[in-house]
Amino acid sequence: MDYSSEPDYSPLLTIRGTEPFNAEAPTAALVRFQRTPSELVYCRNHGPVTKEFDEETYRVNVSGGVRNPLELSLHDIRTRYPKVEVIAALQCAGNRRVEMAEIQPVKGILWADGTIGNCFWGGAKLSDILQDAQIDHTNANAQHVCFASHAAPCEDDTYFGGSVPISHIEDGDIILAYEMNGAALDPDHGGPVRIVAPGFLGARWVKRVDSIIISENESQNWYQQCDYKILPSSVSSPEEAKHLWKEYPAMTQMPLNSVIASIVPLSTSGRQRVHVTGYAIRGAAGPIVNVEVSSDEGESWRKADITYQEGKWSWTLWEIIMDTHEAGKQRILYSRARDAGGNVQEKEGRWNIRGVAYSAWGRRSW
Ligand SMILES: Nc1nc2c(c(=O)[nH]1)N[C@H]1C(S)=C(S)[C@@H](COP(=O)(O)O)O[C@H]1N2
Ligand SMILES: [Mo]
Repeated sequence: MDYSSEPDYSPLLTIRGTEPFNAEAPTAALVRFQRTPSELVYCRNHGPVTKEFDEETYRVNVSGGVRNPLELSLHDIRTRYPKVEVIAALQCAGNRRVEMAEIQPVKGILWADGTIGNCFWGGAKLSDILQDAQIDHTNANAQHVCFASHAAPCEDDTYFGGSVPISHIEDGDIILAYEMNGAALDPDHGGPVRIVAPGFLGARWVKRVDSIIISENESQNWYQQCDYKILPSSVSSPEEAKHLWKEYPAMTQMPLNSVIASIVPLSTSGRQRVHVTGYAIRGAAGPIVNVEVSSDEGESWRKADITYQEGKWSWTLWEIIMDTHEAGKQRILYSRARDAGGNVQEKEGRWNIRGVAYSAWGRRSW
């Protein structure tokens, strides 16, 4: 693979791999901003980043189960459809993998909790594009929307791809984005155009997308078929996993989650206190309604203040000030989030070989 085109990575990121380039932000820095500055947005690549593209000849093809196949230029994408903007948190399914690896080793990059970014995305609504392409809704075979990028081969496949069930298109929140945080989408984050699929794991947010196919099947790409799945805990070797991938469903939405990003001692007015900050993120069942913090391993909880939440798909920021005696002798704090569907984060995370979707209580010592 050609890794000659190195990313212009931000010095603020912690590098987890160079070929392909993978880096995440320090979480304490992340939560200082409601909307994540672009320099703090993690980079997750399964292959080389292709920097070059030709503004004139770049095309996104829309085909498969449609009556009017499209071959969209960048100009078409920007002008034919109204521009929509959405605030949505992008998160890798492997976020917090390093914590799952404490239970038992896992296969994958040992990400801490910084593979998340809450950005402002601008682009064309996928539903507008698909309306233009005239999906044949009477056709029972129109089940999945498959996205692909053929710019470069990946570690495990000749291209990168992923799909979402077609039922998620109508809500209108999936976009073909050409802007991130108000600027043209950088190639490191999938420029000139990427999929923004709010609520879905990052792997479906296909970067540098060049093909959109309506199909009766999910994407046949490795990263849809043989990765980004939650295998049962009993599958403990890559050898066993190899034969089982196809039997388990592909991940769609990310789980309800929260983490503690920082615990900073304060000593104002003679009292010893700590300032605790963190983020939470909704699951499929509804928005976050509260986040609680415990210093006694969950015997008692105190409600944190929610300081930020915007629209349906942003992350949630929270904070709480605790007296040091409250923050416990053991100096370990836990966080748990609750959503409008009545779900609460569980104490333990279920181990799986790829270390995806770890969502146990947040935990940090100080
Ligand atoms: N073309 C392409 N798209 C991709 C990937 C990739 O390797 N190639 N990685 C996916 C994964 S696993 C994640 S988590 C997000 C990361 O997006 P970012 O690098 O902008 O943070 O992009 C997704 N889209
Ligand atoms: Mo990812």
